Amino acid sequence: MKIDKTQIQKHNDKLYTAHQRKVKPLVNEFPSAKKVINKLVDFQIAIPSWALGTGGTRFGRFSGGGEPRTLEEKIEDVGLLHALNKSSGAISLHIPWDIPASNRKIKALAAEYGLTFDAVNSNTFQDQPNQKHSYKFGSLQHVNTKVRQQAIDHNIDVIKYGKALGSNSITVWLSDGSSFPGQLNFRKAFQRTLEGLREIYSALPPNWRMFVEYKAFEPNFYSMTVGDWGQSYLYASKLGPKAFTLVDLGHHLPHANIEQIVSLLLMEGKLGGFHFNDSKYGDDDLTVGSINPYQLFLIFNELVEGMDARHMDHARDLGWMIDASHNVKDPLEDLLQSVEAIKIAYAQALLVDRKELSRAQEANDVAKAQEILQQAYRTDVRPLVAEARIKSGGALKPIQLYRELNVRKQLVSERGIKTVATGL
Ligand code: PSV
Ligand code: MN
Repeated sequence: MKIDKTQIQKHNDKLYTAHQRKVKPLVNEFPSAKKVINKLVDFQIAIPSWALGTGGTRFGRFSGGGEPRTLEEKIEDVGLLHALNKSSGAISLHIPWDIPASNRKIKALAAEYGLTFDAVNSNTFQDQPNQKHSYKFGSLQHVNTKVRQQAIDHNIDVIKYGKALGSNSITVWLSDGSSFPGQLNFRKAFQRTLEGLREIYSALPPNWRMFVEYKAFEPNFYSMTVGDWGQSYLYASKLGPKAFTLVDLGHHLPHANIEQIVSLLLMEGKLGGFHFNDSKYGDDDLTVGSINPYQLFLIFNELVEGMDARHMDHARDLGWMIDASHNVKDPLEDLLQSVEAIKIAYAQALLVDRKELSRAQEANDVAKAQEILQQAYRTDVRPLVAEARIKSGGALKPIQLYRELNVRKQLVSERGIKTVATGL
């Protein structure tokens, strides 16, 4: 299914007058509003190929209908999102869940929907059918060289797929670690992992980046070999200038100050990108901004400040991606909500009066500093985000139009009610 321009135009025409009434006061109040709109137009957030189906927990999975059965259908789904919001112009593939049968054909199909390929992801956390050696006790950290070599070879293979599709980064997330004290020699596990990462790093094409993703716990519950930003930073620093830390918002221990982590990684030039989601307890993979939108704003506040300090291009210099799971919602509606939440937080961060904030900080004026941040956070920037969307050819209210067009119903009739997406 494809949504065409006339359907979007008709929807926008119907809502345009009411929208104008909301956007005008913001443009009058904030001298930077037009710049903010242009930045929002540029800002794209990649969609992971594994988030288009229904997720689940170890207790069960309650599939919705019309899930994409193939990579082609996943691309079609991201195409639908992108047609509606014009902010989801890239897809991130997990290998081997989503191996293209033909790189050339998949690349051409994605281009039809205006999509490019974001970071490719390797998988050494599951055993695949016909795999020679098991990852039960880890992959790059494994005591057996053969297992380590198998994991290295897989990552190099993933880079090859990515190269063929025009991607320029690989995200390595390792589930390596231990579940019981005494199981692992931490130093040896680190050194073996570093050695493996070095081999993968040396296979990177010249313009590529490697993102080292950390996670505090799960599936290992005593130690993780890339367990926090300190360890990821250590690997990235030892590997070299093409290696960076990737921050997945759900991968911290409760109450971690993620915005401070982000600020310092940026300062060191070692922040590579993001996996956005939200959580209340652990790696809950909930819709971005659904639990703690203020934290998301504070993260973007540090991002904007830190990227500007390094003269970085907001849209292109970091990897922006969602990594979430949808157990009780339509995945496409959920992803539209996540992208919207990210853009809202970004727009609010762009409105922070940086000069005033810096003055308040230097004067130890704590109350003023808080006022400045909350002034931006409490501004309803949704009309600016919608204005950027209209400017890019997207829908004023993506979820409303998605429902009016009965997209899910049509996907169910095309694909069936009992389809299961490849992946998790
Ligand atoms: C692990 O929890 C993770 O965040 C990594 O990014 C994986 O690639 C992804 O989720 C899917 O399991
Ligand atoms: Mn992740």
